[in-house]
Amino acid sequence: MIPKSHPRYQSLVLREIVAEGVKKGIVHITGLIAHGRGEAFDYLLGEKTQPFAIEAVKASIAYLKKAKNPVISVNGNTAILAGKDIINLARKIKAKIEVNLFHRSEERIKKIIRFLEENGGENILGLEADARIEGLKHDRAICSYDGIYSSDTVLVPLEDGDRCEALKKMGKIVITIDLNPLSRTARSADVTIVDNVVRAIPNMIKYYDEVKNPDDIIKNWDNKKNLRKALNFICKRLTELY
Ligand code: PTJ
Repeated sequence: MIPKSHPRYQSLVLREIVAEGVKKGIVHITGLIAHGRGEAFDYLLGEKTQPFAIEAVKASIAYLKKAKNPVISVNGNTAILAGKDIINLARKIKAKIEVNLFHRSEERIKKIIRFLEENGGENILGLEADARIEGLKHDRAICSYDGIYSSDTVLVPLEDGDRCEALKKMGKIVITIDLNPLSRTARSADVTIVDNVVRAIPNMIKYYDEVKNPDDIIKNWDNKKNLRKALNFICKRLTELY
């Protein structure tokens, strides 16, 4: 039991959730490493949603409101940390959910689908394996034809850089959530929400109805500029801490 008074309570709770996810066979063992990298960046961001993340949330909503066939891609870490919120978001934006794994195994996909169903999810894609993300080798290219393959806009939290670039080459609008503003995924997506997935998804639900002018937001959106704001924030915070 982690005492609530512990100064790092929230962060320790998330660690426990991810570790539990490994035990349940939902999170891949390397998901622990990915989480640790995320934690380090979250520390630098003050473990709070910063204004540039809210701007990116609004841009992501603008793109999702314009999408004809949006899909949310869910991996092990995202499922365990934000599964319930993803289901609520998918319902709100009328998006399909596809379990799509970097370290693909049918057994883990089944477990994640079951976990999402236990949390209220329906018609979750992922087991079809009837299409491939073009330009990628190995099993990480496998996807669902009715899901990621035929989507026009994909939300891919905690995505691998190669796959993000491949999705872009297929002509999709790619929205990601990544605490690391320097990652290849962060730099190649159309919208990068530099924030923890546990805060970003609830914020997407919270701000959804506020976005009434998607065309204007998209016209003025500059992802690189927003990433620079995130980096500037980290640099400034580091120089001001002591
Ligand atoms: O379940 P699988 O098989 O699909 O595997 C999922 C992981 C995450 C293990 C896999 O995609 C992977 O190895 O990812 P990477 O390449 O380590 O990238 C993960 C990115 O997400 C890194 O840039 C981290 O900083 C970031 N990240 C980690 N935890 C969070 C996060 N971003 C937002 N919220 C988090 N909680």
